[in-house]
Amino acid sequence: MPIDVWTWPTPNGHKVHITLEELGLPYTVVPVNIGAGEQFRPDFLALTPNHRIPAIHDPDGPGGKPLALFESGAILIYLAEKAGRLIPADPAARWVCLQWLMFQMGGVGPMFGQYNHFAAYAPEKLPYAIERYRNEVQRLHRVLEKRLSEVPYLAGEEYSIADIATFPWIRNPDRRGVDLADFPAVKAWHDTIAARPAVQRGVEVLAANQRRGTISPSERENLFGQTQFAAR
Ligand SMILES: N[C@@H](CCC(=O)N[C@@H](CS)C(=O)NCC(=O)O)C(=O)O
Repeated sequence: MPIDVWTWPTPNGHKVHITLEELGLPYTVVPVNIGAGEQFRPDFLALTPNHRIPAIHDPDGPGGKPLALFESGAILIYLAEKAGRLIPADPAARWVCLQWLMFQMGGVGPMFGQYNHFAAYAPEKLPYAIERYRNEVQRLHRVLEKRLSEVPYLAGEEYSIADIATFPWIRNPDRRGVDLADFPAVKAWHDTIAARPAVQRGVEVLAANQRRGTISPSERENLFGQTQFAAR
């Protein structure tokens, strides 16, 4: 039975699409239009109290029982372990893979996201906030540059969920005020991953729905206004 993937075409959604494509696991896309407020629908909240995509429902989870999961990092580990691929089997390499996955989850995702918020969406342009997150984005690129000038992939020799989690945040560098020419090892890694057919299929999932242009008042309300912060 296919895995239901509740998702939208954002970096956190693309991680899951790419992983499923790489693993060849059957899945059904359930679009959750976060600009239209669909993340607050009761059927989605039943899967995740955090009202953020992505979330999955696997009818054939551990022990043959259904499993619902949110948080993209947990989903990637679950899928990789289910298929027995994209996470190193060697115990030491496995920990290194999880380390870089956590680096993405705790560093790259939140910091790049805050940069986007203050540079592109905040109604006032706050120089301190923009500068603070621009510095973090640059610093995190330097950490990745150091790692990827030593090994081909974040976990070491093997392509893994650590690369898949990070890649969607590195594509579209202009959105983060980054010139990849300043980070040649990151650029080479990016180009290798971008050339993978499964990655190309993954980033195409719901691509026609990608938000472009300025944010509308109702999108702003759903994502950053009272609707977002209402008690549920
Ligand atoms: N830590 C979460 C973050 C998920 C997240 O921030 N998702 C965003 C899209 S990339 C979202 O659903 N936003 C909807 C909202 O802010 O209401 C994960 O990795 O799954």
